[in-house]
Amino acid sequence: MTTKRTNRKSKGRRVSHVLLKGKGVAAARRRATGKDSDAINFESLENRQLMSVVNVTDFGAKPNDGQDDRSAVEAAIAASQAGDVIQFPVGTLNFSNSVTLRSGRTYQGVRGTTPIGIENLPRFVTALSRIEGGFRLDAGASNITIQDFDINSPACAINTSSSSNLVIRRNRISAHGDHAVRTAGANGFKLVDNFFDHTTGADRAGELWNLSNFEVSRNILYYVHNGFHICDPKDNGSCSTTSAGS
Ligand SMILES: [Ca+2]
Repeated sequence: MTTKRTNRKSKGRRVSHVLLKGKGVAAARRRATGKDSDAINFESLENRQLMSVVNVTDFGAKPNDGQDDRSAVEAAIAASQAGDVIQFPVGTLNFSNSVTLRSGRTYQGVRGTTPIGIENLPRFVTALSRIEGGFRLDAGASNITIQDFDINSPACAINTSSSSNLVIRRNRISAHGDHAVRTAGANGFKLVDNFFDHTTGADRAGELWNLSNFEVSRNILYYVHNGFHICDPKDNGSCSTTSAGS
């Protein structure tokens, strides 16, 4: 196992704990702020965090071997902190059950360069990080972005409820046996630029209840059983969808 976290973050955090002592403190504060005051709030430095990239492969996830990667990915997530990017590799990872995502993180696949060509429709660029399985969010999860994956789930691909600030974009999503994306009571929800492909075994591509402050747009639905079921929407929503087959 290699280094789990980048040095960039640890250096940043060490800097945040520098202490100023002695007669030079007042002068240092005057230089930093232009004010002659002891009321400077240095605590803000303690709270500053720099973004790090945490690679799931550093925790044992191995693409294209057909073996379960769920525990390795969850270990990577557990080792990360709010503000981090959880990076997935090129290739296929297998989840024996849904992986639970923690708040405040971006879950990032590798974006390809090949457009999926469907005549006269917006082009979707391939995602090179394939997931055989699904993601789930606990109730109350917040500030999560899921992007650039090719998700192929036997059940629900992304399962969440009462989340806030959830962004799902640029993913290719197939589900077979449940709704592809399911949420209820989400506030601040973006489902944009995704390609729902052959969710013929799923009840609906999107089962979306009680959304507030949401955008569901520029998604392509290609050979799905049903499209988006947007039920009892609340405030400030916008929707548009492109279908290409049924
Ligand atoms: Ca594997």
